[in-house]
Amino acid sequence: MNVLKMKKQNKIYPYFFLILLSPFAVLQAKTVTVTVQGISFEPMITHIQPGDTVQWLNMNVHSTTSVDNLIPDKEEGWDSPIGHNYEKAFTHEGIYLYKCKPHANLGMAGVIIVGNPSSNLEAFRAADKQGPLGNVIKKAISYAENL
Ligand SMILES: [Cu+2]
Repeated sequence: MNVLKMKKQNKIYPYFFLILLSPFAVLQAKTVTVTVQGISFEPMITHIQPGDTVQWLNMNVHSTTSVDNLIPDKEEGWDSPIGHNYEKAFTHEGIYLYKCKPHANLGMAGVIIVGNPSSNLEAFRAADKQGPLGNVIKKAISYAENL
C-alpha cells in the first residue's frame, strides 16, 4: 500500500514543481544596461518587457531625456540630470524616443521598445525625419516593424 502511494506521488511531483516555477519565469523583471560610448547610446535600440528597468551608464556629460510626443500617451516623460547615471522602470507598452540634451543636435538619441510597439508606432511614422534625430527615428521604425 505504501509503495503504491509513493509511486503516485513521484508521478505528480515534477508537474507540481513546474506549475510552481512558471509564474516566476514570466514575472521576473530584468534590468538592462545602456552604456554611452562617445556620443552614442549603446545599444541604440533596447527591447524590454513591461516592468523591466533600463539603466544608463557612463553618463559623464550626458542626459537621457524623453522626446515629447514620441513616447506612449500614458507615460510621463523623464529628464535625467546631466552627468549622472540614471535608471527608470517602464510599465506601459509602446515605443519611446529619448535624447541627450547636450548632444541632441549631433543626433545623440536612443529608443526603448516596451513589449509590443504598435500602440504609438504611428507617431514615429508621422514624425519629422529631417532633423538630427531623424536617423534614429527611421531605425526605430524598421526595428519595430521587424519584431
Ligand atoms: Cu550626450
